[in-house]
Amino acid sequence: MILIGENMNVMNKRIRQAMKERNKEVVQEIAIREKESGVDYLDINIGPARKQGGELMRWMVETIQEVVDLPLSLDTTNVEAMEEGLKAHRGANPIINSISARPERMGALLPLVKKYDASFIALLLGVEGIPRDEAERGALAAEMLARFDEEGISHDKVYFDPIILPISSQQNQVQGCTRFMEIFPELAPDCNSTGGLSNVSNGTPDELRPILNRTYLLILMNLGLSSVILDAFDEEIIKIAKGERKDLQELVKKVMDGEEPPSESLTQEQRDYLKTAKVLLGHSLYSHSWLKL
Ligand code: THG
Repeated sequence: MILIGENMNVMNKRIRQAMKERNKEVVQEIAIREKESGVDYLDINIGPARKQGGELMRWMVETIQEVVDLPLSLDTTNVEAMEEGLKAHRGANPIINSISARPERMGALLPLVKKYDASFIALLLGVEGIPRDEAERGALAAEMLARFDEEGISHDKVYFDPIILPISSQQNQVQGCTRFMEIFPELAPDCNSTGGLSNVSNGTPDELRPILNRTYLLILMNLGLSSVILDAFDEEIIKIAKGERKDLQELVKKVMDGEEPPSESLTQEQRDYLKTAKVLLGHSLYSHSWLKL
């Protein structure tokens, strides 16, 4: 499992401020803490960055690689900023986050994959927006893969992202994403898969987000997910991603297989993971009080 830390993100107020002020200390402190958590990549999300995006991405890459020797995942929709980041990036295997199926995005970004020998996240987002279910995700993935083959891009450079959506508002889309991951190994056997795990808990009360993120990771790991964008500052989710909670993984596997161990035989922690897995798998309905039911 390849771990990509999500924490260097413009949505975070402190980081947004630091990016704006070009405050090296704050950016470097967060990068170092993320690396110390044990992740393999740092995702550098500067957002759309319409103004001075190129200069900002270059500054971020240089500032971070001054103190941390990890490869970076460059997360922006600004093509110029993407190229500036790739130019500044030291070491092999930067990740372009991301390239959607929209013709203009593929047209602009696939040449950068070749020019900089980059890996990239193939985002399952088409001209009609986010696919509605696993079938639409599958069709889009097949279409994209055909295009990558035409371009002679090697499959190990490709990280398919099915787009993880919030359980609090789109419970059936979480199932669509899960079911896509079930068929993914047949669809694109030698490609990687990834996803923005914290999306699943967007809109959920803060204290309940970690268990949703962790449980959804356990589900996706059981289906062979090969990489994940996650909260590097959640120590427990790092343990799970590194395969150090095989006990929970097996418990969640049972729920996926339609077995339900008797509640009396479980610890409180196991009960919480079991309830959360049932919600994520659509066996029970989501509400903010799912753990209390
Ligand atoms: N796929 C790909 N890239 C992605 C995503 C994806 N990049 C962005 C995002 N989704 C993954 N990264 C995050 C980062 C932060 C949060 C969610 C996903 C998040 N942060 C909290 C919030 O906004 O409330 C806390 C912010 C803070 O720290 O203050 O939820 O799906 N390819």
